[in-house]
Amino acid sequence: AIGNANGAGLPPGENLRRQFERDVLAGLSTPQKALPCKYLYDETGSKLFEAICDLDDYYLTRTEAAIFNRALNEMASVLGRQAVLIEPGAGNCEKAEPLLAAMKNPRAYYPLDISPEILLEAQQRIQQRLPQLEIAPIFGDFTGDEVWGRLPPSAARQVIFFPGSTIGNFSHEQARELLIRFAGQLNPGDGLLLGADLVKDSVVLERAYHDSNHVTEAFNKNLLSRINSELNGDFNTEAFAHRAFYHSFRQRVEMHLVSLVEQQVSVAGRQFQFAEGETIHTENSHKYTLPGLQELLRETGFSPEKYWTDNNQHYAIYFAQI
Ligand code: AVI
Repeated sequence: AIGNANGAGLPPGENLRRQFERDVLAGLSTPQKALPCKYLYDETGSKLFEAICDLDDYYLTRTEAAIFNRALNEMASVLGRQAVLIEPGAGNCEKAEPLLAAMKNPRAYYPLDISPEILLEAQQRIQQRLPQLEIAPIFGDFTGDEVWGRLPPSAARQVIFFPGSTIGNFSHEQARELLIRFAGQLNPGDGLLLGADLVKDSVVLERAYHDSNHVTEAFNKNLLSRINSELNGDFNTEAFAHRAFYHSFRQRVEMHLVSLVEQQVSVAGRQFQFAEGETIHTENSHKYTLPGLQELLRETGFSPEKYWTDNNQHYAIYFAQI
């Protein structure tokens, strides 16, 4: 059992449930109701997110994949063919696999993720393809300190691999903190390979987050179902609508759940009032410009070296050194 100040000696699952409860109760108590987007990813939410990645409307995944496919060998040589690859939030490790193969002789791969099942399955798959590679999965939340302390020390060049535009789901302040945390893990000469979605036409952006197949709607609403089943909630998912819009001043897509009627909802024994039209803010997905990305990298101690993008400049992958 992992103890903490709020639940010493409790099983890790119970600690996570209590944290979820604290965050939901606090998030529903603020004037603009808001829930942390990390809670979108329970088992159902993770499957729905995988389905989103396959949608025509959601251009991010295929655009990033095309950039990787085209530039894989070049990236591998920029990274150094014997580097250690560290991937926070690795999930099924699908993006790292071709990169590791292209690196020819990578020293090691350390995927970090909260879900052991998915990581262990991915480890087996990659190990079969690359039998010589040392793979050490590390389980935990990469936004906390603890998990980083468990990374094996390495004399080889280390590269943190952070694709998927996950950086966009952090506020600018949190993104800076995260990159500073990454920088603290690295030594001079080490690198960061970062994927980020770029600012573009709002029609393209809004279609990606309000897809015609309604998968993103199901992904967003699943958060309410999760609260119902894990925190004894009574949300009527039919009484909420999915809303996603691009906020051009803040350069981000915001995802909300809109209450369609005036209603009261109970969660973990507490009552919450909703006016008709009131929203729960469930996610931000920040979009960057190329100069904005460079600035973020510089401010956090990195020197941007090279980037790859698609012909439409919809998406960028940056390599930066410390
Ligand atoms: C995981 N993340 C980069 C996705 C994004 O595009 O911000 C999450 C997502 N939300 C709705 N659709 C996809």
